Amino acid sequence: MFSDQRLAELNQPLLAEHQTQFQYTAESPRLRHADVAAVVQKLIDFQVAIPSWALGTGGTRFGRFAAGGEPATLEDKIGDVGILQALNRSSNSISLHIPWDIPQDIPGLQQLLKEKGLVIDSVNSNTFQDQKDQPQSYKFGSLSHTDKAVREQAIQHNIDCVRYGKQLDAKTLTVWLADGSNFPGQSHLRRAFLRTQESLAAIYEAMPSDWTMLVEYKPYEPNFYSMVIPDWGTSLALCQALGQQAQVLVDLGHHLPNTNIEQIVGRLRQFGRLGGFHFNGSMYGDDDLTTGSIKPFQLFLIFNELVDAALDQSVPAEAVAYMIDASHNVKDPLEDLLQSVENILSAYAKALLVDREALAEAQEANDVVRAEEILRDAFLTDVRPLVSEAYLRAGGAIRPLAAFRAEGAREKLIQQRGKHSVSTGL
Ligand SMILES: [Mn+2]
Repeated sequence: MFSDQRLAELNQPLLAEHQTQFQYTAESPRLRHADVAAVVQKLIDFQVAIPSWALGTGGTRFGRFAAGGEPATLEDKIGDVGILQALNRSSNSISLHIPWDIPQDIPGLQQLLKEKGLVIDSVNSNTFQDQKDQPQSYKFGSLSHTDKAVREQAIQHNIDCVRYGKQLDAKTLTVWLADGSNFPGQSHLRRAFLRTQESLAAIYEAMPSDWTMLVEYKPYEPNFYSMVIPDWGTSLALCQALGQQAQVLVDLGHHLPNTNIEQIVGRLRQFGRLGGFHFNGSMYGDDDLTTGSIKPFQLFLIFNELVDAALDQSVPAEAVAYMIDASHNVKDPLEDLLQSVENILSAYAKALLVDREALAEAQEANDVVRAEEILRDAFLTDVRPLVSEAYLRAGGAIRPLAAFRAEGAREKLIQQRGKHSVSTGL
C-alpha cells in the first residue's frame, strides 16, 4: 500500500514546512547543549514491537465494536505491521500470542516477514484461558495450580511456545500469569509462589541458551484478592532464582494508581534485570489505552531513567525489549498504534534532550527548582520536527497518521478483507 514512490508523493506537500520547522528546532539556542543530529539518529535506530493482538479492535467485558478489515490470519497481521513499518520505520517487529498465532506455513511466513522488513521478537504464552480440547482447566491457576497435572500442561504449553518461536527466529518468551485468588483463604500464598517458581524453573531449563524469559507482573485482575506475581519485587525474586536469562518485564498498566514507575525502571536497570516493556496508557489500571495518551510526563520520566542509565558505565548494559501491549475499543487499531509509537518516540526524544550535566549539578547542589526546570525544559520542547525528521530519513512518512488517512488505508483493508473479519484471539 505504501511504496517508496507513494510515500514520496504523500510527503511532497509537507516537505517545505517540515524543513523549516526542523531547522528552527535544530538551531534553537535552548538546545545548545544537545547534539540534535545524534538525537535524530537514535530515534531512527529505536524500534518498538507491535503486538499481534492489538491489530484488531479490543473489547471490554461489555462488548466489542469491530473496526472492519481486521486481520484474520497471522499473514494478515504481518501485513498490518508492514503498513505501520512502511509509515514510521520504527515498528520492525511483532509479538506473537500462542495459541492465537500458531505459525503454519513457516517458509511462507519467513518470506513474508523478509518482504516487509520485519522480525518476530517475542512469543507470549497464554494460560489465562482454557482452549478447546485442553484436558485440564486453568480456572484455579496454571503454573501455580495445586494439581500437578495442570502445572505440567501449563509448563508444556510454554515449552511449545518456545518451539513455535524458534521456527520464526524469535528469542524471547514472555510469561504473564493470571494466577491468584479471589477470596481470602482460597489459596496458600507462599505455597502458590513456590509452585510457580518450580514451574518456571522447568520452562527455563527447557529454553535454548540464547533465549530470554520475561516475567511480567500485575497487581490485580483477573484475580482480585491476590495475584501470584503482583509486583516487580516478586518478578525480580523469581528471575534471580531462575538465572541470568530471566528478566523482569514492566507493563505500564500493571501498577496501582500513582506508582512511581520510573523509579522501578531505574532500580531494575541498576540490578541488571530490566528485560523489557509493555507500553500502554492508563487512567486507573490495566486500561490498555494509547501509550502516552493520559500521562505523557510519566512516559518522559521513564525514558529519562533509561537514557540516564545508558550513559552510566556502572549500570549493566543489557538489551531491553520495547513492546506495545494495548488494544482498546473505540479507535482504528492501526491509527492507535501509530499514535502510540509516535508518543514513545517523542518521550524518548525529550529524554535525550535533557541537559544532564546541568541536572547533575543542580542535584548535587540540592537546587530543587533548577533540577525540576531542567526536566521541564526538555519535556516542553516541541520534538515533533525531530520525530518527523527521523521518519523521513529512515524512508517513512513525515506524518504517518496523516498518510494513513490520506491513503484511505482502512477503507482499502475493508475492501480486501470485508467489514466483519475478526482478528484471532479477540
Ligand atoms: Mn502486558
